[in-house]
Amino acid sequence: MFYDYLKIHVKAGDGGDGCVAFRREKYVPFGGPSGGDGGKGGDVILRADARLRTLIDFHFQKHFKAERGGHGQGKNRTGKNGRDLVLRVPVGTVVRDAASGAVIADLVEDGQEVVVARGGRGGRGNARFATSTNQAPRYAEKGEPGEERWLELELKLLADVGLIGLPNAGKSSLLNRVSAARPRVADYPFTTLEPCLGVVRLAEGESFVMADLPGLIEGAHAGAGLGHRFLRHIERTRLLVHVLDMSSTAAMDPLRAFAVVNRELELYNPELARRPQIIAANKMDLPGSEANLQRLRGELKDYEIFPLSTVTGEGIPALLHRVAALLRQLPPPCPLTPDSLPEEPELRWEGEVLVIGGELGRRLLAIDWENPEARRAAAESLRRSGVERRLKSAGARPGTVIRIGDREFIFTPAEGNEGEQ
Ligand SMILES: Nc1nc2c(ncn2[C@@H]2O[C@H](COP(=O)(O)OP(=O)(O)OP(=O)(O)O)[C@@H](O)[C@H]2O)c(=O)[nH]1
Ligand SMILES: [Mg+2]
Repeated sequence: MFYDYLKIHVKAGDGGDGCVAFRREKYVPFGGPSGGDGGKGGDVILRADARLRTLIDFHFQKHFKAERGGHGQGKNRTGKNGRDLVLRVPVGTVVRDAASGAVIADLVEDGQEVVVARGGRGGRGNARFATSTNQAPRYAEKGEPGEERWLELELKLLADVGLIGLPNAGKSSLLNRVSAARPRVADYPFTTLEPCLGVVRLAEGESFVMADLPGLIEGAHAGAGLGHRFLRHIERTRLLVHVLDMSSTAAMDPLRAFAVVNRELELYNPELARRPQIIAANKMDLPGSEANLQRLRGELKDYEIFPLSTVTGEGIPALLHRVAALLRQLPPPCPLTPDSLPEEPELRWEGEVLVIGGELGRRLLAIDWENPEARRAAAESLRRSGVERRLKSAGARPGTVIRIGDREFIFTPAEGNEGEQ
């Protein structure tokens, strides 16, 4: 199996909790607050690595979690930041947010990175909450939860040239002959089960990357043969070399083979059918090939045709030079541009429940609701900062259930604060 599409779940580290502590000093019965902040949770990062060719590692493990931040400690010591988790993916991996389908990144360069889940901020320790009216706060903030999401990973190989054609046309033989890549060659259809990239070096110090792809058959666009899965790798090539078996023993007449494969491209993605394409008329060492070549030349006047044989090597240099010349004129492939991820709404109704998310939700989750003093301080600050009013205008009434993360609260607005700012 060739793994080029799958889903994984990533969870960044939660922030560490802030600490409640007080200084203990000689002769001072009750020192000032000295609880340190929690450390930041680790991010989950995807990094493109040119040494990888498939997404197979993710077939065995689907859930990934970065380290959480350390909790704050006494004497104003800040908790340790959680370590980032770096997941390596092959170059050419398109990363999408599974829920929205939005493109998060297209990792087209070796070493390119993207943060796919941000670690939570550490909670502030009680030292930060001391005010002139409350010099010894006995509460601290909780760490913010790390982001989590399902990702869709899709590998779309990057190559300058894609070899297309029916099974057995000689695509792998050609790549074998012109590069150091050694795809398997055999006398039966569907020998190649996964794409193979090879670097073709020309004498002049020029080089390009050629992709050998599994053969296409009728119905490939709809999933026949190895079809559909591999067509996505052709999408990111700049030039197509259509390999045809010109011999009289070919499974299909070359003209018909040419039409069948192009129809599959057209049905899969019309843009692919318009991609620059030249013909490698292969197996010219075999009987019947000359006659077929004459017919091909007569019918396909719009295409450049290069007769060759991967057995004798004849005709191959001419093809390669033409490919190199065309590549010099063709624009480089452009990576997908990331979409902006849909912002999570801060307030939304789920049936009778008012859900608080986004930045406001994160702020509220940082409150240590179990601690009565923290709860009182939070209620006061929510009222002053207008949050309570926002909830009311969103339709919250006393008794409404409010959900933040996995916690639920009953809305109990403070009395007599109508009309406050
Ligand atoms: N005589 C002759 N045989 C060739 C030539 N090119 C390829 N072949 C033979 O054709 C058969 C198929 O070649 P492959 O390179 O495996 O064909 P492919 O297009 O990669 O086929 P799939 O991977 O199945 O799609 C093998 O037996 C090759 O030896 C050629 O120029 N002349
Ligand atoms: Mg092959």
